[in-house]
Amino acid sequence: MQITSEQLADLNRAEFTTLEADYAYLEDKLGQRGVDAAAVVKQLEAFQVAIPSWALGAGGTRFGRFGTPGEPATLEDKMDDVGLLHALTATAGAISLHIPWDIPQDYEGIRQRAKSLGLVFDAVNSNTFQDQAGQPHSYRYGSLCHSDPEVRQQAIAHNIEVARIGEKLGSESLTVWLADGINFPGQHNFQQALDRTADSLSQIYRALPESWKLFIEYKPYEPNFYSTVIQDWGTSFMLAEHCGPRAYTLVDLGHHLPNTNIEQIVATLMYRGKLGGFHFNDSKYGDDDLTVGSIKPYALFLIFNELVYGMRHNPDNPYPAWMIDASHNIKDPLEDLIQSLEAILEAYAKALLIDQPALQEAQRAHDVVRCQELLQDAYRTDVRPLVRKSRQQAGAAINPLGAYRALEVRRHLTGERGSESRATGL
Ligand SMILES: [Mn+2]
Repeated sequence: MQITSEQLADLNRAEFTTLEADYAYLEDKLGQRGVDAAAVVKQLEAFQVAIPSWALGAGGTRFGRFGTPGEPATLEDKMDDVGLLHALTATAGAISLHIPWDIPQDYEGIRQRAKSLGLVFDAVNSNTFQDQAGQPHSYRYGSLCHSDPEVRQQAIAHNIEVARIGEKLGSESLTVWLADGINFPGQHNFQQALDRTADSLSQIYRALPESWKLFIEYKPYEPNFYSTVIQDWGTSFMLAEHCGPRAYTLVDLGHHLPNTNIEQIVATLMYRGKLGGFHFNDSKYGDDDLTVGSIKPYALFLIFNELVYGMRHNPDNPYPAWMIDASHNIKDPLEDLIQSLEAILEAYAKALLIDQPALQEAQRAHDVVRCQELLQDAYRTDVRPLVRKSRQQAGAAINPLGAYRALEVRRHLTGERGSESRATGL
């Protein structure tokens, strides 16, 4: 299924009058506060978030998986789904591939397809958290940290192979998330496991193409419950420093213990120019991978405040690679992703509305109440007209979720692919 610009224009006609009235009101209100609404809309239009190839089917838990009819079973179908999202939102202009789940068979065909859908290939992701069929060595006791050099070599070679695949598609970064860790005290030696991991990552880093970045993701627990080798941002940062200037830390919102101050981690990493990538999701307890903004939207706003500050003040920090890393257990994955994209743009828009000079002044004056008011003033603003305006200007749907339902996208996909079609992934 493809969504045409005529279909979107038709649907937008019904939304246009309301949008114009809402936008004019907000533009006027923001103007009184010295904010240029059109400039904010332009920044929203430019913001692109990668969709991972594993997020287009229903995820599952260790207790079961409830599929969604018409899931994309092939890489081509997954790309088409991201293309649909991009047509509806104009915010999903990139896809992030997971190897070996999505190894292209026909590179030229895949590149052409991406081009026709307006997509680029973002970071490629390796997988040493599962054993693959025919693989000589098992990752049961770890991969890059493993005590057996042959297992480490196999995992290193896999990561280098993933980069070679990404290179053929135009990707420019490799994300490494390691499940390596232990379930019980004493199961391995912390220092030796870390030392082996540092060495393995360095070997991968040195084998990457000249212009490539290496993103090192961290996570406190799961699948191992006593200890993860790269458990926190500090460990990731240390390993990135060890690798070299093109190695960076990747922050995944769900990879923190409850109540961690993630916005401060973002600020600290950007201060040192080391925030390379960012994975959006939301959670209540652990790595729940829920819809962005569904649980803690204020925290997301505070994080965006630091991201905006860092993008303005830390020229040494590369522009972060944005990706949604969520799992959809009961919602239609595409509807869930539309909701996530909406939440991301809303949080970004609100962060752009913060009166930064006034905030700095209130901070200097130690006016604590005023500091809070300035943040919450921005947060309480209904920015949806700005987000809608950016979509309308970009030729997307003013109301993407409404359009998705009006066009009966899932019914069409189910008709094309069948109700039993299943995506690869967890
Ligand atoms: Mn992640």
